[in-house]
Order: sequence, then C-alpha cells, then structure tokens
Amino acid sequence: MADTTGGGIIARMLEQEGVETFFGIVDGTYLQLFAQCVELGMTMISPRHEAVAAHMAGAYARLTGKLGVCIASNGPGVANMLSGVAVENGEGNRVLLITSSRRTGIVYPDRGGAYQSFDQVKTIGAMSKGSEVVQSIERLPELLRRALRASFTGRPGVVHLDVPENLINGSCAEVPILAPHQYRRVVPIEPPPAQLERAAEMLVAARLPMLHVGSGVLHAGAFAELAKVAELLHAPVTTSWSARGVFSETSPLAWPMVHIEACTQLRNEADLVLCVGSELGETDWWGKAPYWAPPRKQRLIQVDIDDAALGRNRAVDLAILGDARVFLAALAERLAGRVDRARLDARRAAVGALAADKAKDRATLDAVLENRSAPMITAHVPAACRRIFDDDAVVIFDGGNSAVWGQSYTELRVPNTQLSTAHLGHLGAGVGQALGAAVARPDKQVYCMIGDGAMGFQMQEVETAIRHGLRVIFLVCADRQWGMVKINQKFALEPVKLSFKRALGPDHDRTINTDLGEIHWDRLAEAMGAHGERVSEPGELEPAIRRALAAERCAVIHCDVNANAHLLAPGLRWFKDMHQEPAGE
Ligand SMILES: Cc1ncc(C[n+]2csc(CCOP(=O)(O)OP(=O)(O)O)c2C)c(N)n1
Ligand SMILES: [Mg+2]
Repeated sequence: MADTTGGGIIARMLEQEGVETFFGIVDGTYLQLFAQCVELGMTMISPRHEAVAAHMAGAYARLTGKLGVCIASNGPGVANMLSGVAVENGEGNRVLLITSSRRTGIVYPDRGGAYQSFDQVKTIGAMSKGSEVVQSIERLPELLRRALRASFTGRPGVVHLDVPENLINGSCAEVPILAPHQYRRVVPIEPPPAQLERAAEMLVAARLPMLHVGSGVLHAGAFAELAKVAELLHAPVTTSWSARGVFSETSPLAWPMVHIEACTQLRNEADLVLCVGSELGETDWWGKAPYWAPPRKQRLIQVDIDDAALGRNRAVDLAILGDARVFLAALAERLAGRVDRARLDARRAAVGALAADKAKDRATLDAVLENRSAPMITAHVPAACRRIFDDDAVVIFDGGNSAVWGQSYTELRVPNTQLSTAHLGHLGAGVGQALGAAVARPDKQVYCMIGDGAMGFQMQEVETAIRHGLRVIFLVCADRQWGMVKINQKFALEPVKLSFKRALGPDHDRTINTDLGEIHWDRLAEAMGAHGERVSEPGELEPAIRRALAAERCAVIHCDVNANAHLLAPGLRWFKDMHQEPAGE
C-alpha cells in the first residue's frame, strides 16, 4: 500500500467517525495530524490558549451531540490544556484529546533531560476517563479505536491519546480504516422490558411521582420523550444544575433549579422519583433529606447508561441500565392512557398547590427589577437579555455571582440552550464554551454572562472570535471585585458577628485581596476588532444589546453593576449550605 503518516491514519479514522471540526493550536510536532485533517476537509478552529480548545470542543459536543475533538502539543501545550481537561471531564462532555509527545525512545520512560516533556499520560490519566500512549505505529489504529470506544461508553468525558511526534509525522504504510460499527457499539442500550413494565406500574400507581433528570437526557437527545412522560404522568420535573433547561421552563411542570426552596418542597412531597441520567451528586444534595424525602417515604427508580452510577448516592428501588431516550420513549408507550382520571386530577391539585412556592419566589426575585438606579442591579442584565435574544439563543453562565444572577433571571425555554460549568464552577471557561457554541450553532445567537474576574482569564479569545467570525456577545458584569469570594470574606473574617448592614458597609471591609482594578472591557474589545459598549443604567442595556447584534460580529458589553448589591446574589445561603453533608438519610 502507498505511504502515509501516523497523522494521516488518525485523520482518516476521525473522518470515519464523522468529525468535521476540531480545535487546537498549531505546532510542528503534530503537523501531519492537523494538516491531514484539513486536507480531508475538516475545519480547524484555533484559539489563543489551549484550555480554550478543550472548552470549545466540550461545548461543541454538548450542543451537537457529536464527538468534540481537540489537540495540544507536547510539554507546554499539554500543560496549558490541563485545566480544560479537568473541566470538560468534570462536566461530562464527550471530548477526544489527541496530543503529541516527544519521539519514541527518549520518553515513556523519560531517559532524563528530554525537552518539552512530562508524563502526559499519567497526569491526564488521573483527571480523565482514560489516557494512553502509542508506543509503535503498528498499534496506532488499535489504540485510537480503543479511545473512541471509551468515548462512546458510559458517562461521557475526556479520553486522551498521546502520540509521539515521530509516529505522527513519520511515513508509514497505509492501513485499512474500519467503520465505527466495526469497533464499537453504535446502538443505544435497551432497558430490559420487564423493568420497563415495573417502572410503568410504579409510576401509574404513585400518588405524586416526579422526575429528576441530569445530563444523560441531554446526551441522549431525549427532550421530546421527557416532555411526553412528564405530561402523561402529570409529574413535575427538576433537573441537575448542568441539565438545566433540558425541559422547557415554559411548562407548568418545570421546577427550575434556581427556586431551591420550591424544589426542596416538591422533593419532599413526591412519593416516587424517576431519576434519569443524573448521578444525584452534591448539587442534587446527594438525594438526601432534608432536601428530599427519606427513602422510607419515597421510592426511587434510577435509569442510567453507567452501571457505576446506579444506586451510588442513594438506595434505589429499581435500578435500570439503559439509554435515557430509549427508556423514556418506551415508557411513554407503556404509560399512554394508563393513569386514571381521578389520580390525574389529584396530581393536578397537588402540583398546583406546590406551584405557589415557585410563583412566590419568582415574584420576590422580580421585585428587584423595580430598582432602576445606576449603576444597575445585576438582575437587569439577564432580564434584558431574555427580552431581546431569541428563545433558542444559547446562553453561557460563566461563574461567580454573575452566573448566579444570570441563572436567577433567565427562563430557559428551548432544550439544550444553556451551558455553564456546573461541576467545576471554573471561572473563565465560559469564554471558550461560548466560542464553541457559536461554532456548533452558527445560525443561532450566543451570549455569555461573565464576571470581571473571570473575563480576565480569557479575554484574548475575543480576537479568536473575530478571526473565525464567531458572533458571541459577552456581557461583563463589572463590579471590580472577586464578588462571590468577597461576600464570603465579609462575614467569615469578622471576629464578632456584625449586623448584616454593618458587615456590608465599607467601614468594615476587612477583606483580603478581593478588590480588582478597573478594566475597560469595551475598549479592550475594540482593540481586538470587536464591537464594544459600556452601560451603567438599566435603560441603556436594551439599545446596547441591539447595537451589538446589529454589529454582526463578536461584541463585549461592559456592564457597570452596583458592586454592593452584586454581592447579594439570590440564594447564596443555599450554595453555602450545599458544602455541608445533609443531615438526613
Ligand atoms: C478558575 C477559578 N479560580 C478560582 C475560583 C474561586 N472563585 C469562585 S467565585 C470567585 C470570584 C469570581 O469573581 P468574578 O469572576 O468577578 O465574578 P463575580 O462573583 O464578581 O460576579 C472565585 C475567585 C474559581 N471558581 N475558578
Ligand atoms: Mg466581579
């Protein structure tokens, strides 16, 4: 057979997997990898920091349902990529990372003194789904197939393959390229019919069943199936933080996670929980009382594609291994017409009564919008965005108090239009996620609410957005502080407990290094060719967002927010409580 290179083999295998786009920064050590991919018609998107490539790949995977591919070059490139690996693996996004390493024979093990080299496999192995090095060209196809198999098995995350530079760039013989169905399962896992029937029986007989769903529903694309099951059962739906929005919040059956007390109330009232694609982790309070009814009062059906997630954090009554979409579709068929009228009426009455808590919380939150002083209360930023951006615009909440304000004032109307780092809470990751979202959905609006601390981590990517024509609109909440940490210090550092008002006053500011200097985010944006705006009154927001949209390129809106009010983001008390173990079973 004709000659190729290791890079050529990888490129053709990725082509077979349907990869059209990948993310990374160029380097000579893997020239043949990205060059062959481009040669085959794939698009290479190139940020200015490697971690951003991982975030772009993660967001792209989450929004398209495809594999997100990113690359990084040996030594410093991989070192820079590490935070991206931690975040994207934590968030459970299906990312394949291919890196170069130094030539075979001098590394693995390092003979001592190799340039731009560290044990990339050991390091990434500790923070991902899997990591392997290719030691010889003969084993390259087999090990890449193994990485691809792992990518599509169990909970998604980051899978890594390290390929020495001489194998990527050196010539070798062509090899037959297999189709994905020849080396991995390409049909979803079918739940056992007997378990499906048992689940249907339990859900029909329950007094007040509810659904709690995680990102498994999102990865399976089971949005319509979820809505159908919720309607058939008249069952309210809560979500994990990261799965927020998989169920349209325009539905009266949606309990958005921001209404924490209303969610807790519901989770205590329900006598049966159908948990689909969620590991019931810390942000779900581990499924424990007092945030949920204890197991003796509330039964649990758990459905997951990962055996390891079943019954891990809370005892289950029925553990089902299966794909979320297949399960929900088959369940809907079995449920049709089975819940009798009297039972449905009783559930309607119970759900209606519980909805009062949700409405009350919404009204309390919305009352804040009546304050139209300048600089603005942060709530105006997401509220104005929700009025202007399309329902199917993708919104990214970066982190800190800015994300809490954003989540609290954004109704998620179309499934899979929200990104955040719900597991890592990683400041600055939102910038790459937003750019990845714009690549994934070029015909949709994309906007990102981000703090002024977080934006400082990745601002340079505005130039990437301009270079690749990605029309992201960033709204930087400028309070000139590490806001979320400052509010914590305000209380934690006081020797005697002060009244709330005094603790917030400037005279008692004993905080350590929480204040930041002024950065003109709009001017920085303009310096990179983007559109810039600066606003401080609530009334200026809408015209500024409209001008940003009309600019038809990346835009940064510097939003001067009321720094003191910004500290008091809604529900922070609960966020603090979440760090403690719940008291109950
Ligand atoms: C990468 C990273 N470093 C540190 C932290 C810890 N941390 C959490 S919130 C926060 C302050 C956030 O400040 P900013 O981005 O300005 O948002 P604000 O809270 O002011 O809205 C910090 C430092 C983090 N979550 N991520
Ligand atoms: Mg800030």
